[in-house]
Amino acid sequence: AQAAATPNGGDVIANLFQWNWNSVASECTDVLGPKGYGAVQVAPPQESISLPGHPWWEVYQPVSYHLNSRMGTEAQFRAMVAACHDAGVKVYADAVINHMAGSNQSSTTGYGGSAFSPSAYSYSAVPYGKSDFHGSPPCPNSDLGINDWNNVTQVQECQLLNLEDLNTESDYVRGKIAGYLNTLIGAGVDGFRVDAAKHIAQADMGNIVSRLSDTQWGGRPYVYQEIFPGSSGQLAPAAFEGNGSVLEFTYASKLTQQFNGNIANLKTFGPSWGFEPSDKSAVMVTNHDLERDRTTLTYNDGSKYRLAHVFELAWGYGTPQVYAGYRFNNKDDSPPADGNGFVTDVNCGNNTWTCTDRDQGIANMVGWHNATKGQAVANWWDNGNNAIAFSRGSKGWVAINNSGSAVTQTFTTGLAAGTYCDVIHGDVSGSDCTGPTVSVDGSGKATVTVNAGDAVALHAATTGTAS
Ligand code: LAG
Ligand code: CA
Repeated sequence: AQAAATPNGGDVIANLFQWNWNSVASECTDVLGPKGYGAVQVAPPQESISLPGHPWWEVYQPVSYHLNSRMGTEAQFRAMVAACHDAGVKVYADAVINHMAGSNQSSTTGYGGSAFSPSAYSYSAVPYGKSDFHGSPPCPNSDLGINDWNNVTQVQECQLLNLEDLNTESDYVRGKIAGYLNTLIGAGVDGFRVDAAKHIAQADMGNIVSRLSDTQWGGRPYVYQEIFPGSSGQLAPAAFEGNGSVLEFTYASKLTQQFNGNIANLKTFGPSWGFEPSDKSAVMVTNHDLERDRTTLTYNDGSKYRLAHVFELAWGYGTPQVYAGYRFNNKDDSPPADGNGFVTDVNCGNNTWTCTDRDQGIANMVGWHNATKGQAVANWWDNGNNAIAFSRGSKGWVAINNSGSAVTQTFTTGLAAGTYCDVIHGDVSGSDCTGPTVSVDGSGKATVTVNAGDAVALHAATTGTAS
């Protein structure tokens, strides 16, 4: 179905890591749309390899561009995109276009039944054959591995993790990749998280982007590229801005450092910390790789994890993501799946999936983020010791206490006089608040207690006058 709804103007991305299509569809309808999320990032929708034990990372080994995958059928995918659009939510797909399956894999089973053979570099459903992949040359290493992560040719034309590296210099390969992405755009997809974008030459990516259609809701697809930092020059995140935005890994690691240290430092959080410009940054608290490497806060970090999302949504830097995956013991653990590896429906109530996007405070901060759009940070306060507060102009105010004891303070909120709903602990319903309220007086001051490891956030006045 063609999308009828118009976008709600939100920009926050819910990264629903490996949720199946039916579950993404319900989440758009029941949670993401109502809470004001602007988009959902979904798993790679192309057919992938199927391996014994079904590790989660199967989906990063494409075997065709058919849309039957671990997350559901093509029909379910298309229905999911339509449902999200009906809820006013855009859909960004994880685009695995640097490579196909691993040359070190022997499985010839895919989720949609397409024939392929990693050992022969053969993917007949595309079709790709041996000449559609980088060999040696251009990769200077005979084992086709990357030895020097600062060498442009090796990083972009050798094999990442033994994954068969597509010859993206060729017109044919560029056409096949663009054709796949345009099929997704035709289904209603609004943008792409480009997997392993650092490993695709900028000229190749630029050519592919130039071939993309406009989206159903109008305008160019939103492209945000996975560029792991650490290399310089042509391999640094900034070198990829010509083709779109970049995922801000430096933001994620620095944010974690402050929440594990002293968040009073966040007063200057921005480009001076080494981030890409706000309009090129897709910022995040964590993602599936980072939570597995334990280099950022994760769902195991309780209030710090929650408060980091509150800060990210309040600060107004970049395009924020809220990450919602599943709990795991072993790094390779798959989400819950049936015997054939197809991911089963998400259950937010059985301690398996984290469902961070539904957390009352985080979900309501999406509305706070939308209500304060375009407003500058003002009224900064900190106690030098892990408690901060600030407003966004006169539209919203937040206090975050990352310390171990409650803080009571009379704050300058920047808000007009009135009674406000604390959206961290309550939902606004008409002129009521289901949780605690805060009174702001005629000079914009409010006396508030922020509990240890907690936050208070105000943006919606439930009465127009001070009490
Ligand atoms: C990414 N971004 O650039 C993804 O965020 C990351 O999760 C992907 O790795 C990677 N790039 C390739 O798309 C994941 C797993 C890897 C896994 C890979 C392919 O983190 O562990 O590699 O997906 O499935 C696995 C094995 C490797 C093996 C490879 C090829 O772990 O040992 O060489 O498969 O068979
Ligand atoms: Ca490459």
